[in-house]
Amino acid sequence: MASYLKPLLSLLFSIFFFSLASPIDAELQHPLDSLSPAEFTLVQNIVNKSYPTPHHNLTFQYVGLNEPDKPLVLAWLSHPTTKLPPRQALAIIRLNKQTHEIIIDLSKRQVISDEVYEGSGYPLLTNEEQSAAIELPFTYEPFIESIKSRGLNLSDVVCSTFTVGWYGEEKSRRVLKVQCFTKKDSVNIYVRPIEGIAIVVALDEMKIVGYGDRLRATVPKAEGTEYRASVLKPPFGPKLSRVAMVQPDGPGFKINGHMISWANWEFHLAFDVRVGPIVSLASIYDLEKQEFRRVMYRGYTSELFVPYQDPSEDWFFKTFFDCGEFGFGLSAVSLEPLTDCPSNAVFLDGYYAAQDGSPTNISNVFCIFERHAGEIMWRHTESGIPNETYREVRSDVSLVVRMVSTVGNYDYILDWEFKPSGSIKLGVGLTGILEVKAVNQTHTTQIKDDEHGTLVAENSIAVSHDHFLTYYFDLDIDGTANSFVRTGLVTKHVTEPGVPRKSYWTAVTETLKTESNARIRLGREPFDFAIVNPNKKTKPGNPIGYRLIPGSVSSPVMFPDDYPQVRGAFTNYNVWVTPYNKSEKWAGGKYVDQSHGDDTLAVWSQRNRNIENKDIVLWYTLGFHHVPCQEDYPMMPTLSGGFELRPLNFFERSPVLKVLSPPPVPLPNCTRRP
Ligand SMILES: *[C@@H]1O[C@H](CO)[C@@H](O)[C@H](O)[C@H]1NC(C)=O
Ligand SMILES: *[C@@H]1O[C@H](CO)[C@@H](O)[C@H](O)[C@H]1NC(C)=O
Ligand SMILES: *[C@@H]1O[C@H](CO)[C@@H](O)[C@H](O)[C@H]1NC(C)=O
Ligand SMILES: *[C@@H]1O[C@H](CO)[C@@H](O)[C@H](O)[C@H]1NC(C)=O
Ligand SMILES: *[C@@H]1O[C@H](CO)[C@@H](O)[C@H](O)[C@H]1NC(C)=O
Ligand SMILES: *[C@@H]1O[C@H](CO)[C@@H](O)[C@H](O)[C@H]1NC(C)=O
Ligand SMILES: *[C@@H]1O[C@H](CO)[C@@H](O)[C@H](O)[C@H]1NC(C)=O
Ligand SMILES: *[C@@H]1O[C@H](CO)[C@@H](O)[C@H](O)[C@H]1NC(C)=O
Ligand SMILES: [Cu+2]
Repeated sequence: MASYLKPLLSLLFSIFFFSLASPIDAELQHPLDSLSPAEFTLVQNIVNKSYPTPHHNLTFQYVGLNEPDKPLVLAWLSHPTTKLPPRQALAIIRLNKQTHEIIIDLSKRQVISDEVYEGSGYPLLTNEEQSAAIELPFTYEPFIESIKSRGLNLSDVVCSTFTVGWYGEEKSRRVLKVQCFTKKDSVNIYVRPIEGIAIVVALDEMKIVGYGDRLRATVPKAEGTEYRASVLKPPFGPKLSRVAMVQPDGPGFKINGHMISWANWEFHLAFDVRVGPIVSLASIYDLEKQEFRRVMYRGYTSELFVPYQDPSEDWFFKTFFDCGEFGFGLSAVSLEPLTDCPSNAVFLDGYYAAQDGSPTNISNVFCIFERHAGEIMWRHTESGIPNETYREVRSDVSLVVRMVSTVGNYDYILDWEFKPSGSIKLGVGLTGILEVKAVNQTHTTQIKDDEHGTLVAENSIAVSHDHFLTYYFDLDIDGTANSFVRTGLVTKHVTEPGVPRKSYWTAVTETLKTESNARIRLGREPFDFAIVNPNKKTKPGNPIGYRLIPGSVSSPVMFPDDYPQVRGAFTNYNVWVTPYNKSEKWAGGKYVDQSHGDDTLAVWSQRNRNIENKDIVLWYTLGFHHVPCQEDYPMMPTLSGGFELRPLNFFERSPVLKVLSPPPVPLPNCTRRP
């Protein structure tokens, strides 16, 4: 159990008695809790009061916790019965065509600061403004004409929003592009685009400011695009047998407010409209030291960059930043019990501010479950001792926190998996629908030019693209002062006479002292990377640490001076390390929509700060180059990737030596097969 969960309970108790007048405080448990529905309402009222009528066009683009400074949180953690640090919210609003950054003190119920942002880029889009934008074409005469002239019915048309990026303009107004699809005879709209129509919508005025009908291409046919079981026809298959996850004693984890404790782990889980799940204060219990030891202060998916690789007029701008433009949390969907998550899952809701500031519920936004997938935690059979045989096996169980974000056509399954061995595995699953360009060709032999993708069906080019997920990890390995080390394998010549070997390799570890040393492209040399606490050593003298075990290595292939890559320059390296700075949270910058790339991780890293024995942040990019194939169509089977943070001399010995396998569950009618 968490060492400070008990004090937390008494804290709750005291808050309950001291602040009956303030229902908000009564719900508070932890300084890093996401804003509660009551707090969103409070932000809405305070901001609204600051801008009384007639400013009816005030819109909330982002509202979230303005987390207390780290020293305050750490001080509170060591005395959790004391008062919480002041609760603050950050609200980014649009008002009179300007972006305001407002900090609100929720306890004092007042605005602390209100600054107009003058730099490049715009805040997150709201769902409401996107919904309004896609309605506009339906009353716009030229569009109605374009649809008619293609022999299509307006009632079969649905439209979608696309961010426009930045291509060197000095200044640009806040716009979106809208492109449309047909829903006639199939709900799989994304594979049936009405190609060649470009609509530009100015968001502040909410009107169409640009229109072009440039080319015609056959709309791909509906046949073979459906994915709903209810309309698909037999034969169905392959057939899957019944299977269940049984936990007769209930879940093995506890959720106390936003704190989750399970096996030897405890951590805080929050929901943010921009990045989705935020895991904070992950600590692991050390059986030998009899205490919880901190591994991570805060971790989340900082940005997701998806540049498409078709430079033609209707496609070149499609270089999306899903966290900073569309909101990974805003795009999160309610998880479905039994299919999105196994039967033993527990669900949590998430809240965000709608465009008018009112709290909005995404029910079941997270699921938490124990995974018992038949894996082996560790094992050994000892038959080397004459006439004696020993076998020890431990089956593995882990704890998974899952969120699914559906950003338009694509679905991302984000998993945080905690293992008793101390590993944290970050998983991502890519599924959903490919973005397709309609073409006249029906066979690859008709394709003369570079068509920038794969002909996955008649008239359907699935356009090539990348997915780069950049994670933020403020690791605090047993304290905040950490270093970043690289272990290289060096080949040595054997020169001693009489030794038959010519070579061997040896591991050489080096501390990387500055930000420029810590910009890493993986896969070029046999290097291992870790964050260590140089001030704490194990009994044999090794610095304690955590290793990064990367996933499949992908780096950008576009020119670094290409505009999308300037904005996505945080993917130029797979790994970066920066000194902790509370305001450096989002790898693509605070204002990503139409950004100029002047506030990215790549720019911050230019300061080349010292990172040795400091509070540091590890940034890691997991990339996928996606040249689509026919199996990805009409619905892509999940493509999984991931990576691992794994203890490195963090414990004196295996932390799961004394773990016992979970007791077996007797299943009725389940016969054991030989
Ligand atoms: C904001 O305040 C105005 C009065 O100034 C009121 O008419 C309006 O309903 C309020 N809106 C919200 C969302 O609170
Ligand atoms: C508010 O938005 C409407 C369109 O939604 C626009 O016509 C009007 O000019 C805007 N008013 C202000 C004060 O910006
Ligand atoms: C358009 O809709 C009308 C009325 O529903 C229908 O008769 C007609 O066949 C449709 N045309 C096309 C091209 O779908
Ligand atoms: C596709 O075919 C149509 C009808 O034959 C033609 O009007 C159009 O120009 C063609 N589009 C392209 C891009 O070649
Ligand atoms: C959010 O939705 C869930 C499920 O519908 C419900 O149980 C919960 O009370 C809702 N929360 C709020 C604050 O409305
Ligand atoms: C192993 O067992 C066999 C047969 O029981 C016996 O002959 C032999 O001496 C034993 N070996 C050892 C090393 O105990
Ligand atoms: C923190 O980061 C911001 C944004 O990069 C920068 O303006 C500020 O100077 C940094 N603070 C320190 C102490 O480095
Ligand atoms: C188990 O078997 C019994 C008798 O064969 C049967 O009545 C019962 O329905 C079975 N239970 C399950 C869960 O399959
Ligand atoms: Cu893809």
